[in-house]
Amino acid sequence: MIILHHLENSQSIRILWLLEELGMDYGFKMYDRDKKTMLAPDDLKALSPLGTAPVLTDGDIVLAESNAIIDYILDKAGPNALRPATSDADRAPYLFWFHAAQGSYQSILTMSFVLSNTTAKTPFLIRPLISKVLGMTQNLFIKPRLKAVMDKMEADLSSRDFLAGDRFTAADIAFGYTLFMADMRGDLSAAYPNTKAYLQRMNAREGWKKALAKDGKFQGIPS
Ligand SMILES: N[C@@H](CCC(=O)N[C@@H](CS)C(=O)NCC(=O)O)C(=O)O
Repeated sequence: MIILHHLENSQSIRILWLLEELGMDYGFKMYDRDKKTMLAPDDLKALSPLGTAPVLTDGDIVLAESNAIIDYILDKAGPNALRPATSDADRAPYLFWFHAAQGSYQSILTMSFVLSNTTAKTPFLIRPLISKVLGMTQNLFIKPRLKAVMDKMEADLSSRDFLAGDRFTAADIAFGYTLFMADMRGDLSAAYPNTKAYLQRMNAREGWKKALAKDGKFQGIPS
């Protein structure tokens, strides 16, 4: 049986969401973050090839990386509506949004989060200098890239209900967590009404509610 090794307040909530949407049988092991470092605990780090969550085990197979795990689970589930077939008109937008979630948004959002934390934790005397340099990085590199993705999403959602088309897919799961984070950080301004409405549709999904209930303490990334 597949077992999800799930870290509290983490990207691993995507996998829980996927499993609940599919109604699959799965094992579940919850891990708490280290209270001091907020990193994954040693037993999860020992299991994961990357030292990060999520991790999926299936017999001898140990798999990390959210999107790899999503594809692995979808392969196991067989043909289903969550991954448009190659002949489906929704396939290309599906591939774009599924990969943009990790390739172009989550990684840069995490970098932004780390830079903000670095500034906040810098010794007082050099903080103005560090803040200026890291602020430049945010303005020149991070913000324009995040904005480009958000602008594209806002435009796409003006003509469809979900990222790949009018039906919910795994691209919405891959991006959903990331978007909830962006929203919690206040990154989704009034300039994104279609995206805000989309988030409400996602929040209302039974699969998401079941995932939250199973997790029991999801609050977003700790700062
Ligand atoms: N790209 C990876 C990112 C994994 C990742 O950074 N996970 C974070 C949780 S959001 C983690 O395990 N943090 C704890 C740690 O690094 O010890 C994925 O999607 O699986």
